[in-house]
Amino acid sequence: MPDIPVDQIFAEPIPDLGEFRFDQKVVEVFPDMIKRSVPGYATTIAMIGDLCQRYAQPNSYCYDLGCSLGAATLAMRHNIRAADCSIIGIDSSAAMIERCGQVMAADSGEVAVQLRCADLLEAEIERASVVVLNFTLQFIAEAERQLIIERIYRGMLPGGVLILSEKVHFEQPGHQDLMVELHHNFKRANGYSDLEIAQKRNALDNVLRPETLAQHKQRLSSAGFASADVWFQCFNFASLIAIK
Ligand code: GEK
Repeated sequence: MPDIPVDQIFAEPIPDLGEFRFDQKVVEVFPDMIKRSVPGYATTIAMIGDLCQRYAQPNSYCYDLGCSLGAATLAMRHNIRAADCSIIGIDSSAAMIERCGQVMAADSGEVAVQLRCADLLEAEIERASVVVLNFTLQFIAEAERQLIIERIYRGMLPGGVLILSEKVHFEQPGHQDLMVELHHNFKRANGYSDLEIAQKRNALDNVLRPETLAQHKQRLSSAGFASADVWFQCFNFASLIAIK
């Protein structure tokens, strides 16, 4: 296994921090960055594979929306057992999609994967049995989220599932502060310095906007999903499964 490049993007003071972007610099260190930053990431990826094995339907599509370098795409690819079922991965970052294409080409999985560089606001969803939004919706403007979830719902087959993983926010201030502290401890234990934690937090401030679990459940229910609830949570990172 080749060494994974270590994320040091925020290790030195950056005078003109600017907003976080999914550019080439991030692509280079992304597997390390997400593993050391998102508690439970490996579990969500493994379970996306399991859920895909269970819910992928014959003659349908499985979507990985905001696929980045395709970690969830690969988990789906190696677990789909349904006939004539293929995967569509979509991401708005050209740098991510280009590297994701290399990852897919180097992988031996037999399920077909199509990659598209597109904004989720313009993505067509059709005949979907599994749709994955693994830490993606949080980067989309709140005003657009309902539209996207409704479009996904309309493009899904009966019995299809949406797996929605998000950083979440808590109403109760004391609980919110505790979850943030536990998350920062997790990052420190994974080798990030206080400077790295603070600079990344500032860069993400206007870019990643968490909502409460109640807001997510309400949106899923008003879009029409028959059920929607949390299947995994670690601190302020949660994953929901919604069934059509
Ligand atoms: C994983 N799911 O490894 N349209 C399409 N893609 C977008 C948009 C948008 N409007 N906004 C952001 N993205 C992956 C991890 S990362 C999560 C997902 C994180 C893309 C963005 O380019 C990035 O690749 C991805 O959403 C979010 O399971 O870095 O915390």
